[in-house]
Amino acid sequence: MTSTTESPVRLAMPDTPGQPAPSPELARLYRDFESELLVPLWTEIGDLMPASPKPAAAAHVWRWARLLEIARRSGDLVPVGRGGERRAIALANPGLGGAPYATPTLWAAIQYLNPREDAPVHRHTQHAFRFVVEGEGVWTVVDGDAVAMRRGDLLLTPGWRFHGHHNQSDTPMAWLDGLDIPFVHAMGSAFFELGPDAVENRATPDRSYAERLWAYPGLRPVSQPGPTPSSPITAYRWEHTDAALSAQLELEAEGQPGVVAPGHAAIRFSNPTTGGDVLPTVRAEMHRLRAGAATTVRREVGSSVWQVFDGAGRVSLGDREWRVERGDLVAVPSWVPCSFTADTDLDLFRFSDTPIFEGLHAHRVQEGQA
Ligand code: 1HN
Repeated sequence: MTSTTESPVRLAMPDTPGQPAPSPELARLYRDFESELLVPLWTEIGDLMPASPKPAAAAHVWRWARLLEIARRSGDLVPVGRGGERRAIALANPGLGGAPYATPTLWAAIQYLNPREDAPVHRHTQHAFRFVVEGEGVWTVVDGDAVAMRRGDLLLTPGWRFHGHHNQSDTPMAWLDGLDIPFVHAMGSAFFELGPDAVENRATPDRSYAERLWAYPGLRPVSQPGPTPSSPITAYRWEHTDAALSAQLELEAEGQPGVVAPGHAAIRFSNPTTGGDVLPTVRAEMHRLRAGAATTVRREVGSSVWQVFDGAGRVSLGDREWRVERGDLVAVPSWVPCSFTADTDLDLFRFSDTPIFEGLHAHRVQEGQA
């Protein structure tokens, strides 16, 4: 059957050794490939089967100061409400054709709420988290549980939980949103549903229900069955993260093991019901480098986004280097060698799609100079 619409398949006849010389028959064969929506492997194999990953995404750095300034202007000009749902401004990786994707699997955005403003309630199958680099005053309400958001906290919104946000303060607040939107979009697995029009819980508790039930180290409530695919802990508080990182560096100073590398402490946020990652598709970590220290050079399958939480330093990605400071965001594509050097004490938040690749037994890491 010949299609009436124009075929998206466009083939150039290869002019390479081992291929037949051009002829009218060969040209007709290639036009038939196009019209029947067929692509022969011999025209594609170089792109489909690279010897090692050749990501379309590029290494890139976005400046927090600039994002915040643009988010503020959006706050002045653009309302938040039904339809748009969120005043979230996504990082668009320069290698991904203008899509709102920080990497091929990860969405990263700055979200901004004005004083006394609400972001309406909805739910979706995409998994989400918030990370707060500065400010407070917003509560995110996850299935009715109000969760305070403050500097340094990691807040989880696992897939299919109703969630809305309300700013109960007299100051605006901005934070980082991370979601697996590009992955879910590519897989065709997205579902979305609106919730009640009003945020149902305007309570402003210091600690959420979920934290009171779950957030004690090594202790789980006997009443709760498990394991659950996402962590039941809604908020990982900065005081705990900070203390865990400080303790690793203190141990190092005492000559005891615990740091990942000299001057480099790191923790992974974990699901207490499994010991695994906080979300099925997203890994989250916090790293602390002493001034003058550097991470080892590392490349791995899958992509990540880093945000400088505190301090200043440099990030090296392949053959490029950028200076980075508080709030700056870094996209690291698959298999690009990455290292950070601390010019001051440097705290770094990192999230990645590693659980996807580990789940598929497709994760590879190479440590040290490539
Ligand atoms: C969403 O629900 C949030 O809940 C943030 O804050 C960003 C981007 C696309 C779709 C839903 C949020 C989002 C989003």
